[in-house]
Amino acid sequence: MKIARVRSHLLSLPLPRPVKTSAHDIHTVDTVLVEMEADAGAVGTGYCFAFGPKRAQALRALVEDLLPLYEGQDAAAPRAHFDRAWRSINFLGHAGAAVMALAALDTACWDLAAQGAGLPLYKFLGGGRDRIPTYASSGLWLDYSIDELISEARRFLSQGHRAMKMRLGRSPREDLERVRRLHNALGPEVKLLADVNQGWDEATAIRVGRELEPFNLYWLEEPLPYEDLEGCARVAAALTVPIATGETDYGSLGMKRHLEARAADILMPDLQRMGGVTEFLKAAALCDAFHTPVSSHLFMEASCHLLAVAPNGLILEHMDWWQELFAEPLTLKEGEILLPDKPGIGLGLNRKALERFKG
Ligand code: SMN
Ligand code: MG
Repeated sequence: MKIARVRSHLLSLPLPRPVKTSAHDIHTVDTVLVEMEADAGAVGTGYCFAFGPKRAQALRALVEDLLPLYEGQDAAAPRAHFDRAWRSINFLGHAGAAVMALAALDTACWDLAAQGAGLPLYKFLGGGRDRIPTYASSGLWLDYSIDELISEARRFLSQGHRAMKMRLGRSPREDLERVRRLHNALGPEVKLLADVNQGWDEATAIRVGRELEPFNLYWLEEPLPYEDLEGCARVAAALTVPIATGETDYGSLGMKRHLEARAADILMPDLQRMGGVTEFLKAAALCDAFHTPVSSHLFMEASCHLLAVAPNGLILEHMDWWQELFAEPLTLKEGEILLPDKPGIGLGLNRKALERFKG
């Protein structure tokens, strides 16, 4: 199967309300969607995104720059195309926008390769698990009132979630009160995760982290600036709550740095910051070699397949911002995602949404 044509779409996805964390104030999710079409007619998809339309235009320019490395090539050889593309971005650097653009192409090519084999991506990659635990992440933002937190948490439960992530980083006093109230409302059966989005320093993380211990958080995420690996390692060693991090770092080398520093108990590689499926798989294998569970960051459509393949795959971040771009939603049942059984990533494209969200 040959790659006949690659097309990119610039899309601007509106959010139901602006998203606030201690690091973000987001109004639209500006996305570049890649369609990789085989001569036999199958279409592989991948996407990358930024917050801000001009930034997404820059991503699209990089996608367009790289796509000649894919057009005309064998769709069954995503690793070979990735290697060439990785070398070709050497001058721009193996981090940042060029890696994100490559991620969309690499993911689309793996999707197409699996479709060529007639297998769902996780089976194509040799995985045997057909479901993966997930947690709701499209909400519980920093600017919510406590009543809003509790009512959204109830909505997540009614959708079939059994785990969810709230955001921290207001003041330590408010953070503790918000965790206490939500934990009490949910009861001990529901897993509650908390993301600080790099909002604390080391002393605050250790002090507040200790006060959070009675609430049995499933994990505490990105307590410190992401590049402070030694500080994060000291926080992880000082606290009983598991520390998760890694979403902001690039490539398997970025994950290796985190692992060697023992920076956290759980890593959560982000598909676009990895550069796509090829590097995500490498990152997950490195985590396994370091006896570290691996989760995911955003990109749930492809990441659910990748976590199902990893023996150390722990839990999938469920973020629904891109759901409308696909013809079918992922199926959620009692806190788990049931992996799609159609070939490739297996969700199809919603053509009407591509028109509606044109950027
Ligand atoms: C996050 C990432 C991007 C936008 C909003 C929130 C957050 C997460 O760090 O882990 O989902
Ligand atoms: Mg996070």
